[in-house]
Amino acid sequence: MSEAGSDREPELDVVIVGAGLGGLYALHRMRAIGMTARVYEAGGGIGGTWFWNRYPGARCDIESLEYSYAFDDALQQEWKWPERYGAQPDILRYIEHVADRFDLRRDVRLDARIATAVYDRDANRWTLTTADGEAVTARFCIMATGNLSTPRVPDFPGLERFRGRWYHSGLWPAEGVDFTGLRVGVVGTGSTAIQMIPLIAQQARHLHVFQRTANFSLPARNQPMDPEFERAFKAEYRRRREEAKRTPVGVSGFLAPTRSALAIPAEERERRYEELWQQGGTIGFLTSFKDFLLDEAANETAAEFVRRKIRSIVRDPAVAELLAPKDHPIGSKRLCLDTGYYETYNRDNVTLVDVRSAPIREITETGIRTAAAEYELDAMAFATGFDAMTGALREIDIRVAGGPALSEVWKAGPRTYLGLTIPGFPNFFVITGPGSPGVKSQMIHSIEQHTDWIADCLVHLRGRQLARIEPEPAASDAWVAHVNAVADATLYPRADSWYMGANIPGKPRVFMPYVGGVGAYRAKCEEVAADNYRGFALSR
Ligand code: N01
Repeated sequence: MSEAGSDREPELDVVIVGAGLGGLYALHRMRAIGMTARVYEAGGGIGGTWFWNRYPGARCDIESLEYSYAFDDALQQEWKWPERYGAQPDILRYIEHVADRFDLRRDVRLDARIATAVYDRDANRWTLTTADGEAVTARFCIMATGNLSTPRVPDFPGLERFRGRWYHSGLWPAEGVDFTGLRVGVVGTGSTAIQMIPLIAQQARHLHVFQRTANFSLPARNQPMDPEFERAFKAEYRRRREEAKRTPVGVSGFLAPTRSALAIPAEERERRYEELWQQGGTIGFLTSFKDFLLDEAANETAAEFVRRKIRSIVRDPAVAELLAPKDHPIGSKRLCLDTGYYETYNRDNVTLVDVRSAPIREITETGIRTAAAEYELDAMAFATGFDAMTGALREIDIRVAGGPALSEVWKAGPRTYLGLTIPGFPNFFVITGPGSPGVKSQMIHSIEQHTDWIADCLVHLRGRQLARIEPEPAASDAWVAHVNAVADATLYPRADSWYMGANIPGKPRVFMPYVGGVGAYRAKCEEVAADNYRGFALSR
C-alpha cells in the first residue's frame, strides 16, 4: 500500500509508537497484512516496561507460561521459562528473542522519543516528529506507549540537595545498584516496593520503608519451573489460549466464578482462601467468588483473612497493624504479589515509617524529614508509581492540525470508543488504553486481541477502498457510559488508586480501565466489527 519515492523515504502505512510487547506485536501483525510499518521507541532498547523496570525483584505477577505471546505455536512450545513467574531479565531475554526470531529490529528506531503527532485532514496523513526533529508520515498511527511508562517522583522539596544517590523504580540503572552497607530509604509500598523491599533489606545496613497506604499482598510461591508441569501445560497450550479468551482476566484456568462468598459456611470459605494462599498468585483470589469485588461484606471476608495472615507473620503487633490495610476493599487497588514481604519486617535492620500520620515534609542533604522525625540515608529508592494509563499519551502533543491537543480534549478524563479509538482523531489507535480491560488483564493477551482487531479493521478498510475510520462521538459517549456503569457497580471506585488517577495531584478522578472482563469485552469488539464497524464513520 505504500508508494515509493526515488530519493524520499517511502511513506509508511502505519507508524507505531513504543517497542514494548505491544509495539513489537503490532509491527509483526502489520507486516503480516502487507502494511509497511515502523516503530519509534524512546528507550535505548526494546522491551518497554521490561526494559526500564530493572529494580531488584522485578518480576511479573502472572505465571510465565501465560504471560507470553500466544500468536505462534512453535514459539510458545520452544521457549523455556526458568521459573513459575518470569523475572525481568528473563522476560527481556524473551522479548529480544521474539524480536530476532521474527526479524523485527530492522523496523524499530531506538532512542527516538516521539514529541508530536499531527493529523492532516486533507492529506489524511499522520506526521510524527521525534524530540530530535526527525519526521515520519503514515496513514495510520498506533500508540503502544504503555500504561505504566511515565515514572512519577513526587515533588518533595529539597530533592536536588540530597547528597546520596536516588533512583526511581521505573528508570532503574541497567548496571544495577549495590546497596551493600548503606542506609536506604524506600518510598512507597505498592507492587513495585513490595518486590524490591525484601531484596534491598538483605543488602542494606538499614532499610527505612516510608509507607503512606498499606497494600494487600499475597505470596507468589515462585519456584523453578517444574518440568512435568511445563510438559503438561504445553501439551494443551492451544486449548488453554482459547479458554483464556473467554475468562475475566485472559488467563486460562480462571473462569468467571459463580458462587457467592456469603452463600457458603464460613469454614468452607476460610478453607478456600487458605488453599489459594498456599497455591500463591493473585488471580485465584480475584476470581474466588463472584461477589469478591461487588459486595462489601463478601470482600471483607477475604480482606480479613489476609489481615490475619499479616498479623500471624509480623512479630511486632504495632508494625503488623500498620501493614494491615483497612482503607480500601481488597483487590480494588492492584493486588500485590510478594516473596517474603511481610517477613522482612521481622528483620532487625528494617523499620516501617508511617508517613500517613506524619507526611514527608522535605528531602534534606542527608535524608528524609517527615512531620515527626528526620531519617539519615545514603540512598533512596522511589517506588512511587507512574502517571498511569494516560501519562504517556499526554506527554506527546497529539492533535488534528488546527485542533486542540488530546491532553486538552481529555482534560476531564479519557474518552474512547472500545478503548481502542478516540473520537475526533481519525486513523488513530491505542493498544491496551483507557476504556479497555488492558491493565486489568493478562497484558499480552490484551495486546494480541487489540492488535488483531486493529489489523482486521485495516484489512476491512483496504478491501472496501476506504481510507479513514473515526469513531462517532455518540458511540464513544455510550462506551464511556458503559465503562463507568460497569465500574460503578463494583468496589473499584472506593480506592484511591492509579486506576482512578488518584495518585497524580490534579488528575481528574475517573475510573479508567474497563472491568467488564476480557471475555465480555472481546465479544463486544467482535460484535462491532461484524456489524460493519458499528459506531464508526468510515470514508474514502
Ligand atoms: O506504583 P503504585 P507501583 N509520599 O502507584 C506511594 C504494576 N506492577 O510502581 O498509595 C508517600 O502502585 C503510594 O502511596 P499511596 C502494577 O500494575 C506490576 O508500585 O498513594 N508515598 C504507593 O504506596 C502496579 O499496580 C508488578 O498512598 C507516596 C506507592 O508510592 C503498577 O505497576 C510489579 C507518595 C506507589 O504505588 C504500579 O506499581 C510492579 C508520596 N508523596 C508494578 N507518592 C508485577 O507484575 C506516592 N507514594 C508484580
